[in-house]
Amino acid sequence: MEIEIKENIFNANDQLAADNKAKLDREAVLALNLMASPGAGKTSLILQSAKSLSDRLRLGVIEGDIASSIDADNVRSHGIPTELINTGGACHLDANMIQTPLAGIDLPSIDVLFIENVGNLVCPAEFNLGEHLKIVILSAAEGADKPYKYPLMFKVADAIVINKIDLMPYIDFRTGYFYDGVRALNQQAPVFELSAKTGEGVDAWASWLLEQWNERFGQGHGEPDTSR
Ligand SMILES: Nc1nc2c(ncn2[C@@H]2O[C@H](COP(=O)(O)OP(=O)(O)OP(=O)(O)O)[C@@H](O)[C@H]2O)c(=O)[nH]1
Ligand SMILES: [Mg+2]
Repeated sequence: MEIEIKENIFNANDQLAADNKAKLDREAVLALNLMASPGAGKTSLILQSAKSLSDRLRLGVIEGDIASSIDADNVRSHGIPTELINTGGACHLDANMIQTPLAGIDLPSIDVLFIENVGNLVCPAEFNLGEHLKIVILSAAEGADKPYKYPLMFKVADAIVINKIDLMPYIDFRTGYFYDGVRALNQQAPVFELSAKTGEGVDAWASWLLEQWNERFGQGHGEPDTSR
């Protein structure tokens, strides 16, 4: 019985997610679902990505938080179009929740939509939002054992970011152990090692995003059509 109810919930969510994705595709907007523990650096990565991509891709953001507009206010203060969704307690976003904020973003005026999910390494992995790419961010200080303890998140990831590499000299992050855990679950996802504080490694990540946009929506010119 419980299995049946869960299946129905996931099916209904997937239908709405497909609607969201169709809307994004029509406007050639690449959507990323950023998932990570609280404080891993989701908002910081959005801001660093905006800096690195400023003359190449136009960004928009949906900020998902249980409560407060702290992140949304912060991102907006950098001139990035931002919509906020407070879940009021739910530990993840779902496809239905993002419909209103999605309608609030002027999609024709952006190329990439970052959706910052609620800080949580478990529940967000189970719900599609209509994103093109699921991105998992792990801050190095959380420890290299996370793929072993939270496998679903690393299994569904289209790309994995190890953030806060500036802290490596002060912690005992076991890099080989981390990669072994990731590759046992997911052979495809590229892993980006970076610091959203210093900016080290962010350009490689940003170039990959540009490639992802071009693969889906580019016209062979290597740059988004900014006349849209
Ligand atoms: N040293 C260091 N600190 C970082 C880095 N990235 C983020 N931080 C710091 O980590 C803290 C949390 O960063 P946020 O970007 O707010 O993290 P978040 O994942 O958005 O957090 P929630 O939205 O609360 O889940 C802040 O104090 C950041 O300045 C990094 O690469 N290195
Ligand atoms: Mg945040």
